[in-house]
Amino acid sequence: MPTTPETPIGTEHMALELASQPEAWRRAAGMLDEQRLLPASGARVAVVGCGTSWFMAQSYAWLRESSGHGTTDAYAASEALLDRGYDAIVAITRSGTTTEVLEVLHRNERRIPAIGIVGDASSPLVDLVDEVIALPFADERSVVQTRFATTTLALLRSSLGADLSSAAADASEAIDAPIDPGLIEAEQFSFLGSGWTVGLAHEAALKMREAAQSWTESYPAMEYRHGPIAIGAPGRVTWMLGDAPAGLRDEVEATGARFVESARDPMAELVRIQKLALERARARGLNADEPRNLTRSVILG
Ligand code: F1P
Repeated sequence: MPTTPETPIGTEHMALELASQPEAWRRAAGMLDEQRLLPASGARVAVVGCGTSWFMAQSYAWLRESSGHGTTDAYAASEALLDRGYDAIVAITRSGTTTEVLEVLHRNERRIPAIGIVGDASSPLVDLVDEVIALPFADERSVVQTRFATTTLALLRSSLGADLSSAAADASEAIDAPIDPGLIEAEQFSFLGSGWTVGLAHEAALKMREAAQSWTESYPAMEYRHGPIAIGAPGRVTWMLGDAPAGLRDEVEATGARFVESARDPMAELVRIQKLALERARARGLNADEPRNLTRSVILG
């Protein structure tokens, strides 16, 4: 794969978008006016999305509620239960056209104030919400999401008071760091998270499935001990995003599987996994920009 200064880690859309994340995160962290559009502290919030956007909703929900800003529930848009006294809906969608997200907002009929975080500000979503946070600079040409998802989470983390500068620096390092060939060859991956990183673990697993047709699973770290560890074996990988529970490394290594963790910000660790997904796709002769059976936006007939 040729590399050029404009395409530091490859020529696919996914490569370009993946590599632009540190700058996009810094930009989102500076969008203070937009962050003020998000529900006020104390509001009961439902966050909805599909696929990658749902996983970002999970991370935000955990961070918002655990930092004392009020009840925050994340829903796959198709499963949302909105009659639970919510004060606000936050809808996350890169395309702004995903059927289940539009349907849940239609059903809401503007009863509950809704805020949309969207990549395409000319999409149908904007007519169904009361406020729009548009991130056109994080929109993507690749079907497989990288930049929009993490930039949305960067904006949301920043709105809760996080300083994203070290996360952005970690992401730059993760983009430049070479990938261990053993990870490109591994047979299976189980991604684990805890608290806000459970959503990131699910996203890491989805990325590897979408881009590289890889066999992946994902769990809350403590749940991994309750059955999924049976999959651990030589040639397979268990990968923790964030801090691992005491003893987990030893338990995983006893199975013969490889245990991976790092001191990077977990969002930057996700960037490393995105890069791994890209390299595994290339190693298998796949075009990461053309994932099997998937389109940029899932629009149901
Ligand atoms: C949601 C989604 C993505 C998936 C693919 C199809 O899109 O399911 O998570 O990777 O791109 O669409 P959106 O609602 O965020 O546009």
